[in-house]
Amino acid sequence: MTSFLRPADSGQDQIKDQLRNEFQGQIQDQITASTYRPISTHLAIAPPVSIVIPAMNEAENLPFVFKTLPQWIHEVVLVDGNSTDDTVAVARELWPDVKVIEQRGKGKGDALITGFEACTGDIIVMVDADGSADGHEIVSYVSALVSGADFAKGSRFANGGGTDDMTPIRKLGNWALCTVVNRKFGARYTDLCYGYNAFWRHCLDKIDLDCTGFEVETLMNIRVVKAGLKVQEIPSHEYVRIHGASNLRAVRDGLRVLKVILKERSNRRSLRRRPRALTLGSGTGEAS
Ligand SMILES: Nc1nc2c(ncn2[C@@H]2O[C@H](COP(=O)(O)OP(=O)(O)O)[C@@H](O)[C@H]2O)c(=O)[nH]1
Ligand SMILES: [Mg+2]
Repeated sequence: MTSFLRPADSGQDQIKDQLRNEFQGQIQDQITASTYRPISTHLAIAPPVSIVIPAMNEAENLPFVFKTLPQWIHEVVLVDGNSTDDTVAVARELWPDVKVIEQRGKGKGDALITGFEACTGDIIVMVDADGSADGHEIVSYVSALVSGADFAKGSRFANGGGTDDMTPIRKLGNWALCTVVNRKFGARYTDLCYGYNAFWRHCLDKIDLDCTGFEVETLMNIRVVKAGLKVQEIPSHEYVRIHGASNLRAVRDGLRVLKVILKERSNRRSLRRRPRALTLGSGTGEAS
């Protein structure tokens, strides 16, 4: 009976609801589109990603490097090591928005530290300029970070990784130094001296980098463990440098890496020897 008394449905409420839903849907689409960028068929991310490229006389290699960089990145910071070739001009031609920084001092470590300071993204990815790193792998690094890792550490020796660029002596040295770091700092790394890594910017506050040369990656790998950050290894393939020769000298730079390991180890010991009252009061305690 009550249905008999109900006023006839004009359909206006339904139309209003439909319009409201459509409008809300459009707004939501706009918010999502401006906040999240698709980086693969399965993943969209919100944090801006900066790429740091240390480059010293790499003009001939840069076309190969930039060709593999994804379009969704927020910025590219190229740190020029006083190149005497056309590195800077070529970078500007290939990536018009590239931020070029002239490094203050010398060495790859100095270049990276300078580059990190100039980054405005929440995620920072380090990519060599010699054509040995494939930019398509950036998705794997960024995926690990947005899934919970603090530091995504490339590894040529993890399952799925590889290298076409390392000489047997470099492989041996890297393995020996990596074993020492694992034993001394409780890490479980499969690679130590590799330049392809990514991390959340906040990690920089915890690792406070202070070095100049090729030992920079080792220092980062040790300090992230000491700081208790979540480190995830990403299998990566290192291709051969396309043009030119490596700036690394196996013995000289191997010794520099060893020196850093020993220094970090003795810093750890001196922290442990500090009077208990002091460490308790600091609120930080020993990191590792
Ligand atoms: N800005 C700058 N880049 C450097 C310096 N030394 C090396 N690089 C860059 O660091 C990356 C790795 O260097 P590379 O010579 O290929 O060493 P390897 O990969 O260890 O054999 C390359 O992109 C180099 O151009 C430097 O002193 N300054
Ligand atoms: Mg190289």
